[in-house]
Amino acid sequence: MGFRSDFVWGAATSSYQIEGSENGSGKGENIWDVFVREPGRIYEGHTGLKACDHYNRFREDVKIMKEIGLKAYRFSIDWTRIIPEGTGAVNEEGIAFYSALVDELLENGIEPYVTLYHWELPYELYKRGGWLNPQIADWFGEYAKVVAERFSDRVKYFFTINEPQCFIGLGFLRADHAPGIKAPYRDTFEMAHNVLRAHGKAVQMLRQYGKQPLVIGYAPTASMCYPESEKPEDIEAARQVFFSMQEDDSNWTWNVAWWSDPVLLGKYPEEGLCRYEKYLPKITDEDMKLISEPIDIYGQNMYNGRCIRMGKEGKPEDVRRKEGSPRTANDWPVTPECIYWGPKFLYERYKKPIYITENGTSCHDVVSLDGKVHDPARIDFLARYLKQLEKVSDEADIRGYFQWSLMDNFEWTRGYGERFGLVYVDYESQKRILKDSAYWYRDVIQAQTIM
Ligand code: GCO
Repeated sequence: MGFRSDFVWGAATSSYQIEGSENGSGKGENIWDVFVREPGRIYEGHTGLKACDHYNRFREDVKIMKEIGLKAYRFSIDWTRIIPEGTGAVNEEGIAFYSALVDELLENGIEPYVTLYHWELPYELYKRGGWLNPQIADWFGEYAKVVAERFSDRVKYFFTINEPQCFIGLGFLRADHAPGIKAPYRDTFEMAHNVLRAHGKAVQMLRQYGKQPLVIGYAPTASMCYPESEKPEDIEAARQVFFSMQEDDSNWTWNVAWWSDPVLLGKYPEEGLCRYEKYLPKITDEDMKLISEPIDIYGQNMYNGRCIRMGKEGKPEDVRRKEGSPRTANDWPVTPECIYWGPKFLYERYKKPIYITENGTSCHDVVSLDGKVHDPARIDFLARYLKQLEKVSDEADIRGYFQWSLMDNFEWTRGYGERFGLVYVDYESQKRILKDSAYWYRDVIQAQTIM
């Protein structure tokens, strides 16, 4: 038992975080291109102008993927490289770039998994209301159609939207991600609804214009919940909290059910419908039909979770972490249990094959005097998480795992201050160095188990 024999061992990146936006002629501007220019927004004024210069170095990067033995690579397409203004004219140079990347991957036996939206909203569409404008479902559909027409002869696996919780929550509630606007709560619910409609429209277009039967998914995020013990009441407590809406209104996007129930169960959760009634847009049956357009696989980004137990009053409660519990370099708790319980609960509720579309850790990596990058903390993190994933593979349909990230990259507001990669990037020279964890992951992929 354990991992399936055809388990998909991969790594992930996203376009703005690695490509370098000053490269690619013909690209339009997206909200991140504009946002990073504002002083004070990004750590030390970093931008994605050069990033990992992947736009020019993708062949070298594919070679590295091959050296690691990756079976699959999850990357995203920047909407503004394909349709610079979001709708209308197609940019052939952008198409040529992704096309060459796909060919290079396939020639090296690496399966491409394409994400349509990892936060690069075209600035021209933002000016027309962006996610607030209901027409965005059609704009996104038009983009999905072009992607299907141009790439689906070779690309079979697609994810529509990455982490809607983040780009609505961080972009429009906390306002520290692009476009950096604090919107009224009412607007954020309208945006969220349009995000889900856009997802549904993209699924339809990919199916309609796909050149082969496609495998289509969605890639939300969440903080997982796991029980303090295996007692049935603790498990029930963790399950309840996991699918409930606990945050304040000012942070409402951090939950699973509001974003996944509509897509997979065809309805918004009752709890949210009651609690947020005053903020909700008009939701029609037709919308729900579009949103729940059937998908094939469920992608889940997963980094950490909360430990929950059933309290004395029969109410779930958070369990305080022990003093000195491990944390990542960017201060996230290390909680390997989350990648056992999260997929288990998700599979129970949604009954879809699951891919872990992101998981990994930021470490304080340095190039040592011996010229190598020793990252035992990342190896330990990945080993602990993968052991839990291996365990849940006996109980749920787990198809694959994409480590975040193939290489160090632009970590949004933290700029280049965080290193999540299996591969170290020296941003000055653009030299890449495989970290110890890359070699460790190569051995795991070969053995198909964790030593
Ligand atoms: C995402 C993530 C990534 C981050 C990673 C580490 O939306 O998929 O935010 O882009 O780089 O999660 O924080």
